[in-house]
Amino acid sequence: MYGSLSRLRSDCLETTEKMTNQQDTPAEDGAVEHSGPTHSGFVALIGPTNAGKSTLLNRLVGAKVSIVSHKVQTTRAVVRGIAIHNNAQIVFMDTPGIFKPRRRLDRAMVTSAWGGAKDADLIMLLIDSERGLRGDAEAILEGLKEVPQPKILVLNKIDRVRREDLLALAAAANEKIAFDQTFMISAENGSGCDDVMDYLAKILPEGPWYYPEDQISDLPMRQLAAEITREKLFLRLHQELPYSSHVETEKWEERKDGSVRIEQVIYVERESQKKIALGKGGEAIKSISTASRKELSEILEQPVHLFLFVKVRENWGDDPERFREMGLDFPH
Ligand SMILES: Nc1nc2c(ncn2[C@@H]2O[C@H](COP(=O)(O)OP(=O)(O)OP(=O)(O)O)[C@@H](O)[C@H]2O)c(=O)[nH]1
Ligand SMILES: [Mg+2]
Repeated sequence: MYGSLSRLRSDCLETTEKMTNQQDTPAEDGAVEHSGPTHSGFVALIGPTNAGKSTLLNRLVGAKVSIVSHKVQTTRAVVRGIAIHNNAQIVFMDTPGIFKPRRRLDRAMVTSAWGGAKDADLIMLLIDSERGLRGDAEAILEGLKEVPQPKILVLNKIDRVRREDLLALAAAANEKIAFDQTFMISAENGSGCDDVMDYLAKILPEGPWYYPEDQISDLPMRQLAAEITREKLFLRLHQELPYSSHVETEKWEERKDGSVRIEQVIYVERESQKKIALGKGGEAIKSISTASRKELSEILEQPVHLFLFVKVRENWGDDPERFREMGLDFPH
């Protein structure tokens, strides 16, 4: 019905064409023929919250598949983004940031992140170079010692720090764990990202691709649509509200005129939070809805009618069904 996101309908078309020119021979029917054996594998993006994991995932896939915000704890469950580089299909697993969990949802998020690491062929530890090893990074390095897969270190946000500080940070992290490689990048402006892709394409094992060539994510459209609205909520609302809310797509109706009607519910925990989510005269919900609708029409390439409802569900943070919807195991 709503297939997974496809590469060719995204803005990644340009990248795909570029790769076609450089590496592959286009067959007569326009399909891409690859010379030499194919490589494939799963790479887990692990790191403290706000390190830029989702920004990097989107950059490497060449389209938006995971939401991004300046706030901590944006990503809640593992999101797979699929990239093709040279002869390799690289399946990136964006994971929730790892931090000291307090609520039940926190525990589920952190468990999901470490679960992502277990499923991977290679672990990519992403560190915000400006923050360095302060806070959760230290504990993650400790935890990674127990993980047997090969690991690479990626220092992100190099646009914010001096080169000397970067070298010191790389040395300090490599003292704790011997990483196979260290990269210095900016996920935001793309600097250094090609080197990471070249390395991964080479190092991942030979084998058939896991997904069809044009697929860029395994997230169903309904779920991505809910995530886009949650992103706008994170960007627009302050304090605790984003963390106390959850978005679900309830209805998806394709119309004869080529447009789509989408109904979504924003769950909050208290009546007072509902008031904040709506804003004075409905101003907050209107601006969240406008921003989400605009982005959804771009992704779907069709007009979108978006209807948002805010519902109070006191204990959604303790409801196993909500966790299932998010793709998380319910911790007891
Ligand atoms: N200056 C700069 N900012 C960046 C860079 N990469 C990411 N950011 C910003 O860092 C913030 C966090 O980015 P996210 O991609 O949401 O981080 P994350 O690691 O996925 O965070 P969680 O999902 O909460 O664990 C956003 O405001 C990004 O715009 C970078 O290379 N340079
Ligand atoms: Mg994220």
